[in-house]
Amino acid sequence: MKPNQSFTTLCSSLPMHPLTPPSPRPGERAAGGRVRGNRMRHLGFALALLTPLTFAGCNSDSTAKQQKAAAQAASAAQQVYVAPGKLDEYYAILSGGQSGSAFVYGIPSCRLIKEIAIFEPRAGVGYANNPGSESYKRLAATGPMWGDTHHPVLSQTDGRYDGHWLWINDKGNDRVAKVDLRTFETAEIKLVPNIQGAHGLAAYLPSCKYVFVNGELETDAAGNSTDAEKYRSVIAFLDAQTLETKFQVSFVGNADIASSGKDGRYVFVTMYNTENAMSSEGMIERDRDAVGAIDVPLAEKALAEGRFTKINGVPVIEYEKVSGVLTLIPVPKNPHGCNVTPDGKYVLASGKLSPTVTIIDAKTLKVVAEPEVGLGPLHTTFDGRGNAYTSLFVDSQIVKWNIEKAVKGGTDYIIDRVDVHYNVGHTKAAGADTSYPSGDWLISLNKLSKGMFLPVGPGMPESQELVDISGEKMRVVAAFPSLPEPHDAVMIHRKVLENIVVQTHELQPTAVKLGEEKVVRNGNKVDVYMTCIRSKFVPEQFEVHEGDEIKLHLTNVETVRDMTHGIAFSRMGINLAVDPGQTSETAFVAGKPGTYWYYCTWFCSALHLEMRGRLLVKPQGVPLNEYLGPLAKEDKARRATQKGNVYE
Ligand code: K7E
Ligand code: CUA
Ligand code: CA
Repeated sequence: MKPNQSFTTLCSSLPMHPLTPPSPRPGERAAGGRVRGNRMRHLGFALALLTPLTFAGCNSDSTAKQQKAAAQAASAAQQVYVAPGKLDEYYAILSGGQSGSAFVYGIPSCRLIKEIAIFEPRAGVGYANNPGSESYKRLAATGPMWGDTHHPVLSQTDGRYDGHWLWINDKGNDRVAKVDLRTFETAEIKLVPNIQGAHGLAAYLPSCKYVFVNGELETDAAGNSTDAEKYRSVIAFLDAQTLETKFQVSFVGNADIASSGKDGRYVFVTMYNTENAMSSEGMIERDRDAVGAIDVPLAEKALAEGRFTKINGVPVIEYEKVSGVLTLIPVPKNPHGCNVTPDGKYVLASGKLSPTVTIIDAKTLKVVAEPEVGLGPLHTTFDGRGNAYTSLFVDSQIVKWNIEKAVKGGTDYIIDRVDVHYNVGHTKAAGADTSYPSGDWLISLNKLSKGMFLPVGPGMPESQELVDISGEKMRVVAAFPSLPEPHDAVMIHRKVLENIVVQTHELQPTAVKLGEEKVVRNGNKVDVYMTCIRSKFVPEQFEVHEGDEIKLHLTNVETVRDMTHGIAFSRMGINLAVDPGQTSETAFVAGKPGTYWYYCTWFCSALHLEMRGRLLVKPQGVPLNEYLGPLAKEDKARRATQKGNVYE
């Protein structure tokens, strides 16, 4: 197929495909896709109904088919059934897209276990929702309070996931975050300078000393010009721990998706706008775009030799000035996914507008094959047995094919195709980014869920499907909805995290200890050091003046996993959650004089509702009571004299 022909075909099918009525139901093909088997099955079934006697053979045939389908459904159900109280085998961490977060699912049950709050406030877990909190300050310091997460990346040691870190990008605001897998909580967020549309993210292998991210949207590096002539894109190398940008490589054009070679030499990016065009028509003008290979040791050498320009405090290596730092490998126009095979031998660029995947030798940087796989190839993943699985957006399929057979140029490389529902973006097999994929499960991250779930208005959740890839033939065994909108996923075996995920937080130096609670006043600044444990806040009351600046340090002194407490201050806009051992901080200004209860927001014990206290705000000039001790005696005394209590 000539590039232009394939493009015309695809252009007409891309926008039409998802919209063409009628919406198919699960098991049927999306309109515009190829119908396999279903029509025949329906025809046979209809005939059987009309003429039961004459076509008795057909009838029993259809019954047999129904029985077979029922048996298949039952065995699929069994495969994903995880009994109550039993644990899943894998964690699947899905990027949350414009949810700004990441979702943790158990596989194979497809049960949602946690949402990791990253680039967006989550009041429920007290994340970045109070301007005085550390999480708020860290997020706000790098940009807006929302994000668009695309690519979750797990840290590796010796070619295997080590369970220490998850990195993820925010395409919307050019940030990268690090999640600590001991707690599944965000540990760091940094803004990447000189970049717009921070999209492709990967860890530099095998050392993982950098994570690197590429800008998809072209700007001038300094970010203050409107002149397209000056536009460049950069690939930024960040210290994997601090997320500080160590250096960047800049070039004209763009980069889309990133992937690392396995031997510490090259990292790769797909580039769909080598035209450096500003219109979508212009971005598809050239017949070929490129995969860029960055020679990292060479870039490091140039850095050491001072061959760079400093822009916004970051050393930027211009590719023209360091020969060999960026090699462009021509591939069919507008490629998308970029994936390195587990053995590190090849880089695969998925064609998107071309029905091919380009196989590039990761050492020589030569194209060795360009097998046709189907319409709209976006991303490719691996089973560790030499097979690749490519998502086909337009065909709504995952295609399984053999890499070496394709390299040899034969026509027998396609092994299997399976329909997914619908319009798959990323696909990812367990452990696929490592040198040792496990080859059992694959997730298909589908963009459209039409007809898959109960209708909830014009907007629907995304649809993910779990595919058993342990055999020769693939088998879709489950579908589950997820909130908008996962782009990519990683799957890590629970054994890796078994001894890593902690039961309780380590007490920080700032932790408030039981018995050491106090209120420290300094002018109009009031520091409140508070503890909580079932089922009490200490202090249970404290007094301030109107307009005082309150800083709350709250430690959950529980030592039992899962015993989370929260604190909400009525009408003060404050809600924090504190997990066992954790210290959360927030700051706010005391409003009008009066009584403001604070109460526990996580149902923690039979005395959860009683777990509350009072912030007493007094007018300026009125003396404050320093009393912090037990209030039970006062309560008793009040009861003895209280009038109007209906129960007395
Ligand atoms: Cu293909 Cu952002 Cu990875 Cu979406 S990108 S699908
Ligand atoms: Cu503590 Cu509810
Ligand atoms: Ca292009």
